[in-house]
Amino acid sequence: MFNWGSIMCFKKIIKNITIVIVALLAFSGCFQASTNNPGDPANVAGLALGFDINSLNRSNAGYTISQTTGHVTTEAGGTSTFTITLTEKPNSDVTVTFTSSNTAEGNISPSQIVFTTITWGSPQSITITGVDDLVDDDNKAFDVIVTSTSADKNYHALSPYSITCTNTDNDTAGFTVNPVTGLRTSESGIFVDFTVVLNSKPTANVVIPSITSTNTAEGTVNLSNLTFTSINWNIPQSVRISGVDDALADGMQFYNVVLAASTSGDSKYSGIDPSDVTNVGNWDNESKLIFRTALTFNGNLGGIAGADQKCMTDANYPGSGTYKAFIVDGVNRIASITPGQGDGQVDWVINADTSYYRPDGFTLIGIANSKALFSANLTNTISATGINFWSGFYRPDNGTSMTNVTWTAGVTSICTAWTFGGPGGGDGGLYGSISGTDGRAFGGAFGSPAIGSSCGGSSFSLVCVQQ
Ligand SMILES: [Ca+2]
Ligand SMILES: [Ca+2]
Ligand SMILES: [Ca+2]
Ligand SMILES: [Ca+2]
Repeated sequence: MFNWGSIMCFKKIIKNITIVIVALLAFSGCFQASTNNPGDPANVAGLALGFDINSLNRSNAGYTISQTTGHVTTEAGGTSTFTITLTEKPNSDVTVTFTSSNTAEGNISPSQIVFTTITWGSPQSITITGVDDLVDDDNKAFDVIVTSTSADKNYHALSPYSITCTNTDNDTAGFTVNPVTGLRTSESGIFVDFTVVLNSKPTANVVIPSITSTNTAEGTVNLSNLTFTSINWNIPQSVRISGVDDALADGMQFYNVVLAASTSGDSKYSGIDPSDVTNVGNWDNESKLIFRTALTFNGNLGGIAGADQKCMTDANYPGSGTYKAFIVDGVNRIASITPGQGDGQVDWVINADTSYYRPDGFTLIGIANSKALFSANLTNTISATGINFWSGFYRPDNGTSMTNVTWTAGVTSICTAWTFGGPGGGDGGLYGSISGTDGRAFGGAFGSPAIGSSCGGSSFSLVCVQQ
């Protein structure tokens, strides 16, 4: 009798025998496992459980991949490549798909290729490209997942294979404070701004909890804290520093603006201390400046008016304000008629009870007395560098005390009221010592009383005083 049950049993026996043979062949190494195809039946120790009998005619279906680990890409766009072929000829087209396990870190191109029965052995190049973000998120590992589809059962749905890759971060949490030094405010209302911005996108709000001036008697800030979010983190926020007025002739005073360490739920930002804004200077508005001209001149200054004009056009002119020449002729400009008294002043350039500073605004030259004269030695020389300057102040003796300066004009030693520049000696011109802090700083700088320098032969600077 024809027994269907016997036939089915016979087929079952054949199949099981076949499986056992295949298993023995596999374990004995007769089937060469594809390194890159963990899904290859011959690679699977438990192949007897999941074996597809249709693959018996071929056992090495898989991929040959040039580099399966250690790929490195960068957020700056750095790429890595590998090549791929099939391990053996398919009997139908094989579509291989490449998927990034994290498209926020890496992309793969092309994402899909088709191997044909002709091209299966030709290496195809695949490029992994790092994806940029704006977060300090460290280097991130991700995988390129390789999957397949094919009408060839050996190649259809091979077990997904992972190629390992790391995307290198290019972000660093931090603050940019700009500028961080050298800002100037003034007692007359000049204010300045600095800005703060984050260097990378935070994952939580970032707060600078405290912004303070180290000397609120000279400068104050308009904001006491700043908050940055994941939305506005890259938009600079401005903080305004305003100078504070006082009634002191105190010259430029310096202070800092201190930004406290940040607080944030983003561990990359928590505790980062932004740069402070240092060396902020507040210009005084009780004090005045004095500068030395860059140009030098002979005794013909064009008179007092000409000398004043030279101050206003000199390269060392500070850029604002009216300056007049620190020089006398006994007629158009008089500092004193009676020695040391400051009487009868005409168009005099010094103010009473005022501090005079170098153009830097904080190097004190000296403080004028109530007669608008200097009666004590200078604190600092008028200029750090340079040569002597025409002045016209008469000094009757060799005394070096400031009291030896009469502040009267040396009428016969002022180069004919500063209109004579030679040739010849003229009547000579009195001059001050740029390197002096005693009486020689102002008149008859060297040697015997009232000795002037040749009006035609000497080239001296002018000293110019802010009005
Ligand atoms: Ca980045
Ligand atoms: Ca990043
Ligand atoms: Ca002041
Ligand atoms: Ca002040």
